[in-house]
Amino acid sequence: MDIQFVRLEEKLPPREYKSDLEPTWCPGCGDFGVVTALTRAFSEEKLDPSALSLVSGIGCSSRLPLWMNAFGLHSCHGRAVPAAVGVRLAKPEIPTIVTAGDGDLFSIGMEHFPHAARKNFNMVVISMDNRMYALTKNQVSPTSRKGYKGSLTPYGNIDEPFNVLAFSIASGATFVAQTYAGNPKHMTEIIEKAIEHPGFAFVNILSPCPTYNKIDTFKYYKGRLIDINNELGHDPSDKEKANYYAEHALDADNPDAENLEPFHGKVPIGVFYQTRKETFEEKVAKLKEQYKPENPDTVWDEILNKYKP
Ligand SMILES: Cc1ncc(C[n+]2csc(CCOP(=O)(O)OP(=O)(O)O)c2C)c(N)n1
Ligand code: SF4
Repeated sequence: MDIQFVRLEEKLPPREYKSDLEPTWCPGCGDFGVVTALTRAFSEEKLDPSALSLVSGIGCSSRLPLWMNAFGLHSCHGRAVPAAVGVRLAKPEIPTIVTAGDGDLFSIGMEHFPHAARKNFNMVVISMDNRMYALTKNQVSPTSRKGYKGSLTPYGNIDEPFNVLAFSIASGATFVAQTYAGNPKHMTEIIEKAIEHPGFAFVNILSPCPTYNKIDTFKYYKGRLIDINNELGHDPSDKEKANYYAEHALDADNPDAENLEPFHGKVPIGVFYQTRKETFEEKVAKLKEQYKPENPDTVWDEILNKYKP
């Protein structure tokens, strides 16, 4: 049972998806590119700004809904995904896009992500991954590389980075991709695919923070990316290969990366995994079709009565 999103008859120009507010991000922040790609993807997908919801947490990246012309929910740190779940349940016909930071999604908000993924809510979750906490002035996040010197780790991060792509596939996400804020064309294509995908779509966007992170910069990524679909011919329906590629997604951090299969020092971008499974919203719609009590209140009374002393 396909639940169709509200769509316009004609495309709107991308600028129509921007609000009147000027972003307060630092000049050169990778997150500007994400706004550009989102507005282009929304235009291509003929989404209606009055039937579109953007949900974020707290962080530099989480300010994104403020700069957009759509419904926006700038929620609490780590709570973007459960807030988006609420939107999904209330309005399944309205596309729901989560835009948050790597810290927000995979540190304080971590417990929400795998459950929304395994339940296959039809939403797009975008991590704007600058590999640290920017808003609070440069602490390590779960995706920070080992050795990263943040404001509270002057001797370097002693932890290994968390592999968000492998984790997403293991959690049950039905669409898993990585793209790069410095490549608007690729980013737009990936976001469009994620919107078109019925189910939980995770997109990790490598989005440099030029103010604090002097390692994972635009210069670092230049010439270091490899497109797994177009250059390596990866078919996202091949789960075994998707897991293999995801497992090696962070190899470029390794000083010996050039000698490591399969990426030889490059950072992979593209769609790693995609499969079609019934979404949570479809399962709920089916239940509602199956069970139509004449008086829903009596059903609740029966359930509640069981717990009366
Ligand atoms: C409950 C709670 N804990 C901590 C904070 C402080 N805080 C605000 S943003 C943030 C981290 C931001 O990092 P990230 O989510 O990666 O986004 P970025 O700023 O890098 O885009 C933290 C720890 C908060 N606002 N609320
Ligand atoms: S501190 Fe970094 S992430 Fe935050 S707005 Fe500035 S460049 Fe962007």
